Amino acid sequence: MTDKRQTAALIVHEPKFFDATSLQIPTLRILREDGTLYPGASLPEIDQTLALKIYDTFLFIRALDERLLASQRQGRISFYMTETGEEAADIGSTAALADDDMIMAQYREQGALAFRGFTPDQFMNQLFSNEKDLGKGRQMPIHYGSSELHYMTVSSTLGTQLPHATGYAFALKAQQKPNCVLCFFGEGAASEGDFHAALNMAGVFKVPVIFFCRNNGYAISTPAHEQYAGDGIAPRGVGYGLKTIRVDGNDVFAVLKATQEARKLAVEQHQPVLIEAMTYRLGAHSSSDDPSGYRNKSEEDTWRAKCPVMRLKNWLIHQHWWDEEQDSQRKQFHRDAIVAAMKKAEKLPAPPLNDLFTDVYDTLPWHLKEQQAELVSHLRKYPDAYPKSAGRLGDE
Ligand SMILES: Cc1ncc(C[n+]2csc(CCOP(=O)(O)OP(=O)(O)O)c2C)c(N)n1
Repeated sequence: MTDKRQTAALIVHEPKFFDATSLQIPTLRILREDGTLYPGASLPEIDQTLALKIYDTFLFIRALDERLLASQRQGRISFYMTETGEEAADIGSTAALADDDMIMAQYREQGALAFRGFTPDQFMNQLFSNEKDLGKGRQMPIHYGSSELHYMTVSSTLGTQLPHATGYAFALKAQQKPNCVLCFFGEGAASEGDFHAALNMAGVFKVPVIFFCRNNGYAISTPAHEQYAGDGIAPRGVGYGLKTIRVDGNDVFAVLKATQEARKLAVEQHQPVLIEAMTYRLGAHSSSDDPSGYRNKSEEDTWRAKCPVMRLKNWLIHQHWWDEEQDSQRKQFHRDAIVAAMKKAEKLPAPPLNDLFTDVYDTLPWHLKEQQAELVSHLRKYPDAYPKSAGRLGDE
């Protein structure tokens, strides 16, 4: 009789201990920095339209991140996070999905949302918390969400999206839908208890979820070697019974190919997957951080030379699908579109304050009614202490 607690019941007669070197998980790499393929490597499923859409999203995100970080410095928005250096990871993996597969993001995956079609106006309305923000101005900048684009609203409480992803995938399986969930997280978030609960339950219940770790080297100022002592995050997937792969996260073809195969495993076989993408956060953690206090420039330069955007651009040029002139025109196009959207969004009023009290309860409970009345009388008493639009109650 087989012992169901183990997958393979090998017996030895001398003690033998295992460590990270016993299970060597390689890194999939397809595209070189110069835009040629590694010998023996083959392309993912990709045509000219998809390749150019991915690259165009790269350019849009670079422009968005540069412009919005600058506007945070000018005091126009309160907070921002860039994904510079990690574009291949979130955009390449999203490109492998069906449009109605669910995405559960951490907070550094605006490229995934842009790939799905979130417009410059929608980005700006969220960042400026105006009355057109889909989240009704209730969240800090960068906490995007879109039910139309199947993108769960960002929650910056680390790790919460992981059990949500397992639960959502459980529901997809129960409803026999041909979809999966793609769940992004950082190697820092993988230290949360939620990570372990989510992977264990996904493995046991065999649900269609792809856990996608952006191992970008740092959790704010904590380098990965102070975060964990094992061989990265990938072996944990094996530990929880998930199909697991590690990829070069700056190589968009490696990311795309791995996620295309992962999606088949998840949707066709209900086999949960863990992908660990080795990448690097080239920018600061957020607009509140200064990385010069915990890492040096030469390390950053080493990674800058592995830029995922440059790598794909070189390949596109080899294919004769793109050239330098188109490149600079398109960069300018995105910059102009972002600035135009920003100017529009800045002028729109904040959502009415009464919106603070809606959408949770069908009938407002007494204590919230009290708080609402208190807010109204406070604003009537001190009308000049608040910007006119911020103090709008919604009944004027
Ligand atoms: C539960 C919880 N603990 C701590 C924080 C503070 N915090 C915000 S981001 C972050 C680092 C996360 O690093 P990682 O998951 O590697 O993602 P990265 O920022 O590198 O993309 C920390 C500690 C938080 N938001 N939530």
